[in-house]
Amino acid sequence: MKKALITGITGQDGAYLAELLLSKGYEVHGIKRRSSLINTQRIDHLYEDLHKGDVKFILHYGDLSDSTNIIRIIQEVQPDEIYNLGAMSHVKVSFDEPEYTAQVDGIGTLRILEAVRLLGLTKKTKIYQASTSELYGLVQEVPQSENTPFYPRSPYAVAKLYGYWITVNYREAYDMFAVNGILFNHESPLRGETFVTRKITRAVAQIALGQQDKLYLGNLDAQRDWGHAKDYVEAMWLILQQDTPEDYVIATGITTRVREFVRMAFAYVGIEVEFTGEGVDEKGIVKSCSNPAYQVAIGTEVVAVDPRYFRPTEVELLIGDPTKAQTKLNWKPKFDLNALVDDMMQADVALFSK
Ligand code: NDP
Ligand code: GDR
Repeated sequence: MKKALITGITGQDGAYLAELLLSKGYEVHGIKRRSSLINTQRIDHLYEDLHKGDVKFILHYGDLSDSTNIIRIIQEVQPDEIYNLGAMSHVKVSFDEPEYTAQVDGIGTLRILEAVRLLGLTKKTKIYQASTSELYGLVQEVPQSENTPFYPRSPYAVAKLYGYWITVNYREAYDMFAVNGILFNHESPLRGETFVTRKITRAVAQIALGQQDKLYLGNLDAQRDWGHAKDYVEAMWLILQQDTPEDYVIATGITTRVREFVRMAFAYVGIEVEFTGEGVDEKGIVKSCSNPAYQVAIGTEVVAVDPRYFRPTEVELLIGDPTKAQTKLNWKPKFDLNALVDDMMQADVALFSK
């Protein structure tokens, strides 16, 4: 039986990946941070009582900012595969916490690689590094592939750039199976509440149900290549099952503006929204409401821009080229954007209808 260790197991991707690996018969270990309130909601359904013995899902306290616990856990678990998903993953917040972000997202990656090397596990343990389309930053070319130059635009992306290159370096220097998945944005009902898609689906559900008046957003023009997290964790696993360690772009190849995602989310509840005005004065106004269950008056202003959500430097356009993943991994996403919006809206309408 293979053993996997997942950092960031309490996050969106950690939860879906743990589920996937358990379904494949792995023994799954995860690193969770100590917090004053329980933070395991996304993985509670996987919990097994350690007292029963023969458990396949085991959590360890730890933090990517502390190399001693990383070494201890890796020594204890002796994993066949490590998925380094732990990170301060919010781009806007990274401008407020740049040093911590560098510690965790950049040096945290080094701590994992170095622990595997020091413990003499370079031939046994494969390492997946959660790299990101944010590395592309300021547009150099589209669509963005494994060969597109990087130009990071946030402390988060700069930290991840270090994580990317130190992974490549350890692969080349020590002949390790250490690889980057350069994943474009992926979302789901488990997405953190302050990322734009989930912020939108939660707000739209609450506006439809009469629990909230308005949704405030930042840059409505930003374009993202959005996929479903369930499809993307499948790709992570496939990347580690290859004979040779290589880096892969994982994306849908289709880009959509934030404004359009808003429109699609409202359309799910039968509300047609049209946008008027420009820049900070742009507003989303209800044009029609075809669903009698949701009484939102025509002409109501349901979306407005709040410049507080703008970033000091923005990534305006991301479109990934998944050709390599499609041909070498035979990876194909099951969800398109419509199916993703439906899945998220269905979950949030159910959540707020309770
Ligand atoms: P989340 O923000 O949902 O999860 C991040 C995880 O990292 C959480 O489990 C969090 O723990 C943990 N974490 C945060 N800080 C530390 C720390 N100091 N030590 C240990 N663990 C820590 O992110 P996602 O699941 O969306 O993303 C997973 C990874 O993939 C991240 O590295 C992200 O940067 C990267 N990525 C994500 C993409 C996306 O679109 N989702 C695209 C490309 C890359 P806690 O629950 O306690 O906060
Ligand atoms: P991103 O995701 O920065 O791409 O990073 P996010 O959903 O935060 O932003 C996407 C785009 O939407 C614009 N935007 C807003 N964003 C947020 N969060 N809140 C708003 O109110 C808002 N209004 C407009 C943003 O400016 C941006 O252009 C995510 C994270 O998961 C990273 O960890 C990961 O590496 C990348 O995706 C790929």
